[in-house]
Amino acid sequence: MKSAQVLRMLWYRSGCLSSKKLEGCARRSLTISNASVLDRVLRAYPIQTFLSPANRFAPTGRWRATAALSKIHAKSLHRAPAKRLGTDEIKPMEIVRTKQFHGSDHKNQSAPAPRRVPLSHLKDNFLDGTSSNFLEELQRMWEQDPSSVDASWQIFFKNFTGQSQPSLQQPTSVQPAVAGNQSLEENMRVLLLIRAYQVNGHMKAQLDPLGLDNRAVPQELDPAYYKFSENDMDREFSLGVAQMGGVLSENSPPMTLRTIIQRLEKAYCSTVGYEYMHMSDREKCNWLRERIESHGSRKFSQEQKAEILDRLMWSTNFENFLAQKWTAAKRFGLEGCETLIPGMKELIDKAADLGVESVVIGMAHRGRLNVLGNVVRKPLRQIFNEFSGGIKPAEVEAGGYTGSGDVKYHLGTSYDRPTRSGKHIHLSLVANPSHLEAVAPVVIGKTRAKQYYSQDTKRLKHMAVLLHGDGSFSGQGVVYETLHLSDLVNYSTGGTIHIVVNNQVAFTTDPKSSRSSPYCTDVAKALCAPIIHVNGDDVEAVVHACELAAEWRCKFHADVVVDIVCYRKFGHNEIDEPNFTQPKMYQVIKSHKPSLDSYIEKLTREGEISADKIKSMQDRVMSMINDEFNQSKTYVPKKRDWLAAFWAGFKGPEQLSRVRNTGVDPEILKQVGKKITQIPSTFTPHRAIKKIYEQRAQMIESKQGVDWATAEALAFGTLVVEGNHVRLSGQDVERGTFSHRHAVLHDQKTGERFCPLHHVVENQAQEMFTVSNSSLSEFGVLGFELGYSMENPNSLVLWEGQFGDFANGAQVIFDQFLSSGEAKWLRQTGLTVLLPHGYDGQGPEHSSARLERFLQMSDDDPYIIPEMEASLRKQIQEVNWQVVNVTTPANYFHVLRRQIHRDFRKPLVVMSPKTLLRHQSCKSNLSDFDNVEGHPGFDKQGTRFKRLIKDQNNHSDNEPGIRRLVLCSGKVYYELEEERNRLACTDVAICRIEQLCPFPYDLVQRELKRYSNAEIVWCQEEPMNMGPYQYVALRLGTTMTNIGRGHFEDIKYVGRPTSAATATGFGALHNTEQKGLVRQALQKEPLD
Ligand SMILES: Cc1ncc(C[n+]2csc(CCOP(=O)(O)OP(=O)(O)O)c2C)c(N)n1
Ligand SMILES: [Mg+2]
Repeated sequence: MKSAQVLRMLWYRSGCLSSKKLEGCARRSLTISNASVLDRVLRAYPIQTFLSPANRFAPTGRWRATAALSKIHAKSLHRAPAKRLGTDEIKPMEIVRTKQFHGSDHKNQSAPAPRRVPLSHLKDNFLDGTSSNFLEELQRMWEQDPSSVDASWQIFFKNFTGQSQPSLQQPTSVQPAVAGNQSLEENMRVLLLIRAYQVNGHMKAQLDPLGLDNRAVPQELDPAYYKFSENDMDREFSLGVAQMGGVLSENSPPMTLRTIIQRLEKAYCSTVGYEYMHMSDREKCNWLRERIESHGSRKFSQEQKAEILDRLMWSTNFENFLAQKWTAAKRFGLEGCETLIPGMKELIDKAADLGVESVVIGMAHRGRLNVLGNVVRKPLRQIFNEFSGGIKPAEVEAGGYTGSGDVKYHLGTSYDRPTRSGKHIHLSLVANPSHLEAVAPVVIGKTRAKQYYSQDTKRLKHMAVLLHGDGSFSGQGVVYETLHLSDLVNYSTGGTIHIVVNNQVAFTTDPKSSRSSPYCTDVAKALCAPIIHVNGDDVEAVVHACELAAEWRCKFHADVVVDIVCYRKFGHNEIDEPNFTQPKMYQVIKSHKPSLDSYIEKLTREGEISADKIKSMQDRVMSMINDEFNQSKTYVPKKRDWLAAFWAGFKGPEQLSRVRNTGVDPEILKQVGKKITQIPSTFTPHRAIKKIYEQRAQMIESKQGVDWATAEALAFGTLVVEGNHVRLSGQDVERGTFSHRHAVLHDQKTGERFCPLHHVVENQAQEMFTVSNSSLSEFGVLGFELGYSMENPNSLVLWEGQFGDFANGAQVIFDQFLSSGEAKWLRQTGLTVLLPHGYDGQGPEHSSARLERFLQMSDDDPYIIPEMEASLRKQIQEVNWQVVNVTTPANYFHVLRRQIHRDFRKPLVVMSPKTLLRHQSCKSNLSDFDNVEGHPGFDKQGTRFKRLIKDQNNHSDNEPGIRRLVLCSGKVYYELEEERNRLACTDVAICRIEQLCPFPYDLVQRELKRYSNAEIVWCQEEPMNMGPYQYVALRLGTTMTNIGRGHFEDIKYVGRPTSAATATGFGALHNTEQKGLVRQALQKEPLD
């Protein structure tokens, strides 16, 4: 075997050996290929480290092949002039990055230059002990069984042990040869130069349309850095490397150095810059290399150019038209990034060609109207009509629910759009709040739901596209939280295409003040996603980048980022003055030519399209826009437009929906009860869990003592039997934070998983019931589930917070979507949120789910009692969401089932219990779950959720002897009940308000009337400024006034005093407080 080959192979491998992680991986599979190892080597080490005698291999004496190779290497390196190759020259590649793309140049100026780290000092040196161990291990395995190691290693060991005949031992997979008169060292230097382009070529790419980037070109991209001079330029090099794509591909013909460099410059340093060398997957790298480095990958036909031009005209003229007609309107125009529109259209056409049937789009303000009009195809007349002030649909269709509406650049819409190839693709732009990036997980959740409902298990038909701003992409944490859902089995959508409208400014903030990373897209490197940076002025390059992104997504089902580097023609909005803060940038922008003009010039110059043709195209676009404008004057918005994706047959708040019972046929209950407690005989559950399951089976069998977890499983199981999809997600939900759910069992011998709820119906599709531990994210995961729940009403989608406190990490989703989405965007959701809440002495961080906040956001008027008559009641449809604090397993069962058994959808916030999960008294009889008339759970209306649970002492309709009525909510009830029993107190009644919002005025009124002489007390365990007190007191006061039973001031408060922290951190103090408030609620003396 030639020394060149040997050296190259070891060199390839050395990078792999330098990483302990990879080494472990290699130990297991022994199939790491030359090519991927080469990728790693070059990413990990600077080029010089391989060329410098100062860092040449030092034999450890532990492995003979290593030592032998060191010699070969040293020999070959001796030819290198010491000056260039001395240690002074050694710089890790990453460090050479000086000024980054409009990035942190000031940091580089002020910070001292990073010190060089000689390779021998690097912790992960490829010759460290473990590496030698690895080689020894590999050799040992090869000696035992040659086929147990990769083919390339077989050759290698054969050569080293003298077993090979060179001519026989050269399979095509280890081919690279040294051609012509090139030396081994030169050959390597060429390889290193190529690698430098692949890794750092983007640093030299012409990405900034304004030319202000001022980035230093990395030294590695200079041929002189590798000792090549003009004299070498016309010498030929043979580069073929096994399992490589692009310039280095195996069948690559010999090329002159000049050709090689020209090719690399064109591929990596034009108006597109690629970052993909952070990816560890060889196939993916090669696929990209192939596309990037092959000739003509970006050539467009005349016809394609005309189409690109037409699309750019629409994009540009649309903004110009809005600017002319509504000079003072805020529209967050796309000027400076008009090429986004041709790019997105190409992306969609390409995706459709590759099998995508629908695209869910999420984006913020910038360019939204243009995307709505020109990509999603919302009628321009409608957009223009909205600019002119629009008409509220209610004015058109009297009596219709209009909600509170939203500004035009937040609205969503959907449309079936014909594609270039004659297909149709469904596009939906999701309505979003002002909160940047908050819509990202919502879009992903919606996409996943679409995939579920269309059995798109391969995730080919439905795809998400997210548009970002440069400031928000790097700044908002939810971006990272969303990216990390991308490859999780229950959250993946098969890859999202991210497009960054990188106008190099965020409101008034420069990139150097808004991020610490060189590119705003660096966050995506955590996912190993390829990043394509593109100059936003070069429309063909943008189209190419978007097309490539679509191909990537459809091929690898993974995320990809297109970073369109552009500028913002005006201020943050059109009436903002950018010169206050970015005067220099705007001097350049002022005289900068729009991309449409540059493209027209280019096409004219190239003689591709005649001036006449261009003029006629422009005239056509303008005349159509004008026509739409004329039509907008008489345009009457229809409800259909407003409620574009409203679920067919589902009722809006203005349409009465009957309340239905939610009890289940006893036979079905029994069957489901069996299924959810059955464990296959071949499965070995944990002992404790086996017992829990036996107890659950016993509850069903005896029809008594049904606990919380069993009630929940019965609710899920019966909904599935009825054909509904149930999905529960959140941190550790499979077992349950409090070790109560055990929805997924783990075989103690095999580790296998078993989920009884996957088997409640015959041949049940597994995903029909999904319970999934999530990533440790509240914002991202709740947003995802919200999006998921909005797709189809026939599903119970639940998100559970680990403790209720953590829900505030997802506050934006509660504030901007869940509590107000229907009012703003007329989109319903039945998303159910389970938030563990209750004072049990766990301290300030694990006691409160901040119930008061959910109640404060509830929009039922505290002073107006709505129609409460059962047949006319729309209270629950009109309110923005429901907040409940249920206290019995059966009521929990019914409140979950009620989410589905109604003709509308409404978010549900459940204060879920902790201590009640195992509380001896917190049990229900199975009869509380069934629909049998006469059973104890069956009252006048049937079996259904109880909004209020009256006193359990069989009081009559009139109890004048009761001296106090204690109203409460949640688990404090059980403590009050216990104390009442202890005191044998019979003149105090205790009622539980199970549904706090909307307030059960009718039932509270009934209780007030029943206890006509009673002192009225509100008892809670939360501090006075928290919990339901303030919400309840106002509504209770209104109820009292309404029936002449006193006023708000007559309500007595029993609970903790006001407090900054939710609870004390001292266990003893907690107990004293808790006992104190319970005693006070039942004290003999009247309360002050
Ligand atoms: C979460 C959040 N914080 C702050 C704002 C206020 N704000 C609106 S636009 C903007 C700048 C966004 O910059 P970038 O992401 O680069 O988008 P661009 O406006 O430049 O297109 C800011 C800070 C917001 N809308 N959302
Ligand atoms: Mg920006």
